[in-house]
Amino acid sequence: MAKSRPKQARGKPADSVAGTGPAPGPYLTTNHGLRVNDDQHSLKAGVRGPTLLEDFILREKITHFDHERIPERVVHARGAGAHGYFQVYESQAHYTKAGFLQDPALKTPVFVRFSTVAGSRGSSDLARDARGFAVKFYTAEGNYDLVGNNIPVFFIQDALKFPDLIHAVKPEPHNEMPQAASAHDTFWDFISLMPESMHMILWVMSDRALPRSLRMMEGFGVHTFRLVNAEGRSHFVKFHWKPLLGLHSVAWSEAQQISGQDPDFQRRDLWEAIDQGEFPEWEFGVQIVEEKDEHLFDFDLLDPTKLIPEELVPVQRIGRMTLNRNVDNFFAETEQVAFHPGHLVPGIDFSDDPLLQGRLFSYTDTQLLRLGGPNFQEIPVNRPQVPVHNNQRDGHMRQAIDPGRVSYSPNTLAGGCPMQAGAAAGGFVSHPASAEGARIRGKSGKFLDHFSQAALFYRSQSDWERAHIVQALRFELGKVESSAIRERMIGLLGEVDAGLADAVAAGLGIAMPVTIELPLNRSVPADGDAAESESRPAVDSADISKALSMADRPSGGIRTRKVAILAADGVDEPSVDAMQKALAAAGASGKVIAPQGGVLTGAGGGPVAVDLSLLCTSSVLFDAVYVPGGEASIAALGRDGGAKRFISEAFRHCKAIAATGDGCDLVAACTDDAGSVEGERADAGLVVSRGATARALSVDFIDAIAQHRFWHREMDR
Ligand code: HDE
Repeated sequence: MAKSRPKQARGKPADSVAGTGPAPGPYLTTNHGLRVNDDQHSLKAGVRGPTLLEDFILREKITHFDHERIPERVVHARGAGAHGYFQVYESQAHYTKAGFLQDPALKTPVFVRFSTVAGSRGSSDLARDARGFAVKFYTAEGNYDLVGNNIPVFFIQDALKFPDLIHAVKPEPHNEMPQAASAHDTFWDFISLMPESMHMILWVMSDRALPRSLRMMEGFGVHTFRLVNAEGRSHFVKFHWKPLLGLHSVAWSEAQQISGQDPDFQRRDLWEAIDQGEFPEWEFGVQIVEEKDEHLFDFDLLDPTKLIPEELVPVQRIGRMTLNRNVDNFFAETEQVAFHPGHLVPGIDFSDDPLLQGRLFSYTDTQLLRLGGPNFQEIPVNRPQVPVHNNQRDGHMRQAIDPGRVSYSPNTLAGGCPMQAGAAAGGFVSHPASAEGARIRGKSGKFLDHFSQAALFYRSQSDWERAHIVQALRFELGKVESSAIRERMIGLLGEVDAGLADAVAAGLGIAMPVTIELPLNRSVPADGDAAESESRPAVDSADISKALSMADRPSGGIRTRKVAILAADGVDEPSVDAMQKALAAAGASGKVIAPQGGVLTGAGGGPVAVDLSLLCTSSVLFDAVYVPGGEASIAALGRDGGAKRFISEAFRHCKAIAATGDGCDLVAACTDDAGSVEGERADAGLVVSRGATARALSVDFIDAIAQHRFWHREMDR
C-alpha cells in the first residue's frame, strides 16, 4: 500500500547550503513580490507616534485579511475532503461508453468532499444529519461529478420545495437557534405537513445519520440516472458506494458527547487515517434497470423518495475508489471545490427526476455567488485535467490569457476553431429520450404512495435499530414545543407503522390513537393514475429488505480502530505492551490513558508512556477499552471518578471491553456485570479473564472490536 506523502515543513526558509551562504530562501514578500524587511511593526511617526497611512505593507496585509472569508455553502457548509483515484474492475462498455469505466488499468483521479447538510461551516461533525458524499472524477473526457448523500432517498420529490425544506431545518431565523440540529419546531412543522418526507425521516432518525467515520458509511447517487453505451442504448441506473471498512455508527448520546469533546471528530478521523497510509476505500456499485422495465415497479423510478430494494435489483460492484492524499490547503481545495450534478461525461445522462432537474440549475448558480463569479472552474481543484477550449471570455478573476482576436463561432479567422466534436470525436450528445406532454404542475400517481417504503425500511431494521429510531423520534419531537406538531407527527408515523407511532407517543406522553387529517399533496397527479396508486400498496407488507439494515453486515475488521488502555502507576507493563503489539498487528492502536500525563512506573519498575491524561480525552473518542491488571494501578483508577466513568460509559455505549488480572474487578464494578469477573460470558463484548495473558486475550478482544458494538446490551437494560 502506498504511503502518504512525507510531511513538509511549510513556510521555513531553505537551509543554508554548506559553503555558499544562505540559499535564496522563500523570503517574506508583499503580494506584488516586494521583499518585506519588518513584519512585526507598522510604520509610525516615531516609536510612540501614530501609524502612517503610507504603510502600504500594513494596508495590503489587513485588506487581504478583511476579505479572507467567502460565503459558506447554503447547505453542506461543513465538510472534509481528500484526493484519491478510481479504478473500474472490468470494462462496462456494455452499459456505458464513459471512458473512465472501460479500462481496469486506468486510474482516474478523484476529489471527494463529505459534509453534513444543515450546520454552518464551524458546526460539529456529529450532528444527526444526512452526510453529503460528493465525488469529482477528473476523467480524460472532462470532469464527472457524482454529488450524492449517505442516504439513498430524499425528503422531497420536487425541487420547488427545497428552499422550504432547508429554511425549516436551518436555525430558526428570529434567534438563529438551534445550530446543526433538526430537533426544533420549524423542521417538524414542515415535515408533519409533507408526508413524502417520511421515508427519509426514518433514515435520518436511524443510526445512518451518526456514522462512526466518514470512511464507514455508504454513498448513494439518490436519483435514477442513465448509462448510455456506444450504440446509444440506455439503461437506468442507481449509483452506490460501499465502504470496505464496513458500515458503522455511534450511539446518539455518544454523538452528543463527541460534539463537545471533539467537534472535528470525523474530519480528524479521515485526515489521520490518510496521513497514516490507511487509505479508505469504497466499491462503486450500480443497480441497472432495462429501459423496457421503467414502469415495472410499484414506485416511480423518477421519485427520489424511493429506492430500488437490492433484493429486486442487486447492486453490481464495478470498481473501487481509494482516497490516498489529504489536501494541502483546506480553503483552496475543500472549500473552493465546486460540484455540480450537471458535470457529465459521454455515456452518463440524467433521468427526468424532478428533484434532479432542479439541482441542474442550482449548483452553478450557487457557485457564482459563493466563489464570486463565472471563472470558478479555473480554481485548481475545479480544473479539468484536459484542456479547455471555448469562446467564453473575461469576467471576475479570469486567470486564462486567451490569445488571438477570435472569440466567436462560426469563424474563418481562426480556421473554425474550436470546433464542435461529433459523437465519434467524444462530443457529448444527450440521450434522445422523448419528452412530450401538457404543461402541468403535478406529479405522477405513483409518487403519492409515501408510506410503503418507509414501512419497508422500518420493518427491515433489527430490534436495536428500531429502538434507536424510536429514541431518536422521542428526542426530536420531545424538543418540539407545539403539541399540534407533535400530534401530527404521531399521526403520520401511524401511517408508517402502528407500533412505531405507539412507541414514540408513549415517550412523548401522547394518548393514542391520534387521528389526523392527512396533509394533502397540493400537487395534482397526472390524470387517471392517482386513484390507481392509492389503491395499490407499493411494497408487499410482508417483505423485508435485509440490505436496509446495518446489522449482520461484514464488519470490515479493526484497522484504524482506537482502543484506550486505562492505566496508572503500578500497571502490569507486559500486559500493556502485549496488548499494544497485538492491536498494532491487527492495524488498530492502543493508547495509554492515565490519571496524569508523562510516564508511569509499572509494577515491575519499568516505564509506561502515557498518551493522554483522562482529563484530555473521553471514552467516546475510542472504540474499545482494555484494563490491564496491576494492584496499585487498579486501586488508583478505582479512586478516580474519571476512570470509572470512562469504563461505565464505554459499557453504556455498547463497546468491547477487555480486562486481565485485577482489571477484571474494576470492569465488573463499573459494568454491574457479575459474569465479567470470571470469564462466564454474560456479554460477548466483555472479554475479561483474571488468569489470561493480554496476548492470549487479545484474540477474542480483537474479534469483539470487529463486531463494533453490542447493542443488545441496551435492550437488556
Ligand atoms: Fe444539493 N446543493 N441540492 N443535494 N448537495 C448543494 O451546492 C440543491 C440534493 C448535495 O461538497 C449546493 O455547491 C437543490 C440531493 C451535496 O460541495 C446547492 C436540491 C442531494 C452537496 C444545492 C438539492 C444533494 C450539495 C450548496 C433539490 C443528494 C455538497 C453548495 C433540488 C443526491 C457538495 C453547492 C459539496 C450542495 C442545491 C438536493 C447532495 C445550493 C436545489 C437530493 C453532497 O446548489
